Formats: sequence, structure tokens, C-alpha cells
Amino acid sequence: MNTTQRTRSVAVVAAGAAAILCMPPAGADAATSAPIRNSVAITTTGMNYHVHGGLHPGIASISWTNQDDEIHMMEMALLKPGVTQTQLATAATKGDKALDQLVAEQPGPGWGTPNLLSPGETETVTTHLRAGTYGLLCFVMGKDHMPHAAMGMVATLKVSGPAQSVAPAAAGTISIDDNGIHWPSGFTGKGTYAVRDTGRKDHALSIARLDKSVSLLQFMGSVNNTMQTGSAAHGGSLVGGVDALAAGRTAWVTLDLSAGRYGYLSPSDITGPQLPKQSGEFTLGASPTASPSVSSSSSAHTGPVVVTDGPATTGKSANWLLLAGIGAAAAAVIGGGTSVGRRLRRR
Ligand SMILES: [Cu+2]
Repeated sequence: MNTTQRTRSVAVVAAGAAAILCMPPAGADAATSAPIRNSVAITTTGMNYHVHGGLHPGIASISWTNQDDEIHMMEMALLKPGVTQTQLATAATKGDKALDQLVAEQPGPGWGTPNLLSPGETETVTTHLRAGTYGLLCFVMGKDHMPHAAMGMVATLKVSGPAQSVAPAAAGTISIDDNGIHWPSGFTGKGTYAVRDTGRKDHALSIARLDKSVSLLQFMGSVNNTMQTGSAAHGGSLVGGVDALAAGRTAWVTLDLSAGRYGYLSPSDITGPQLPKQSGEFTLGASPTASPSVSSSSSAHTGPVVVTDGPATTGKSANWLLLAGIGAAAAAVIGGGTSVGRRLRRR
């Protein structure tokens, strides 16, 4: 990249940041602005993202349904102007340096993006997006140790037109800080909830429905196994959440959780072979007004120290990797020494 291009990219990014910073506080102009229907449906089948439309900049909703038979992720990266899906797909087969050259802004903790999603699930995340074209990429590992993005799981999402700044009405706020995840009283698992990072660090939220007698720790071990080898995860189902949420920022999740037992965690806070402080389990009863009985499950579970790629690894995959070996089902596979493919740097 030459200096002129770099300067232009920086300017574009700066302009976008300024636009977002200048937006009124959530809801401030709700009474005077006609709401724009600002949502897009994305479906995944056969290791593809089918993007059904585009979005306006500002506050925008992504509703993603995974109709495939394995777990996928949706990394979002703002692309340089003019970059096409074909170019992105080609770069994904070449590796990170090639991908980096197409990205205007390295994805990192920001306003929140969809989190890992299991087969048969739908998650809806409302976030802030600036105008431009975003690349959608999945870095879950395929059975042949190739990340899905390199196998074609790449798409683009266009964000353009007039801005939308009306925040969704929230039934409550799920707050994540440097010590835990805090659920609103009267949480029913149904409706739209704000997810706010009230800590000083970047956090995330991932929610899993757990099968009978399976702990969150065991299921996450299985998920980790999936992310490394492409084998199916057992013991539960990832029903969504918010990834890449920076300190002080708010996103929204729209949930439709049925009665059952759930685990939750902030994957970006995993620093060792145990669940982070920001984790726990709750049970939703059949009664829609039942509050969850929330328990923190982090300190009770520890596992063997796991060798990872080393301190240079950053980002979500590295975090998930740290869970390797703590789930009983995953331990044997972890010993095989597979490694998760490198993903776009998050910083
Ligand atoms: Cu995938």
C-alpha cells in the first residue's frame, strides 16, 4: 500500500468514527425521527453466508440463521473501498497478509458483532455500523484443518444510505464488567436486551443452551474441539450473543430462549484453562416471569495447563484454544496438537 492510499484509508476511518461519535445518545431523537427499518437477514447453508439485502449506517440489526450442520462464526471487517467479494475470497485462500491488505480497519472490540452460532439457531444482534462494505468471514476450522474462510465462507455486506439512530427498546440490560456478567432482574430470555460493557476492558457474551447433566465447561471443551478440528460439538448449542464489545459500549441482543438450562461466558476473557470470571449458568423455567437462578461456575473448575501457540496469539480463537483440554470430551483431541488457523488480528 502506498502512502496516499494509507492516508485515504485513515481519513475514511476517521470520518466514520466522527460520524458515530456525533450521533445523539440512544433514543434521544426517537420521538422526532421516523425509524428506518434497518435490519438484514443472513442465512448460512453449506458453508456460505447468504446476505439478504443491505443496511443503513448507524444502529443496525443483523439476524443470522445457521442452517448448516456445524458451528460457524461471523467475523466482520470493514473493507477498503472497492474490494469485492471475489477478491476477499481469493485473499482468504492465501492467508492473513493477503486479507489484511483488503481491510480498511482491523476488526477488534467495537460496537459488537454476532457471536459463534450452532446449527439450527438464529441470533439477532443490533450494533453500530459505519458506511462501507464489510467482509464477513468464518475462521472455524474445517475437517481438513483449513479455516472455513479459505474454503469459501466469505461474503460482503453493504452499509449505505441515510443513517439510522433509533435504538431498540430494551427489556433490560445485561452488563458485563471486569468481574462478571450481570443479568437484569426479571430476565425471561425473551425479547431485546441491551448488552453493555461497563468494565474497563473489552468483553463479549456467548450463551449456550446445555443438555442435561452437561456443564458449561464440558460443552465449551467440545466447542473448542470443533473450532480446531471441524468435528461436531456435543452437549449443547450456542444460541448467540455479542462478540467484540469494547469498554463503555452497548449492543443489543434479541433472544427467544425456551425453558431450560443455559451457560454463558465472555470468551474474550478466557486467559487460562478454566472458565473466566465472566461466566455462569442459569435455568429458565416454563414460567415466563421466572427470574434466572444465576450461579457463577468459574472458580470451581480448573483443568490441566494447555500448551497454546504462545503469548503471541491474540483474538478469539486463541481464547477458545485456552479452553482446550478442560472439557473431558475434548482432552484426547487436544493432545493431537492441532492448531486453530490464524485469524485477522483483532487489534
Ligand atoms: Cu464456518
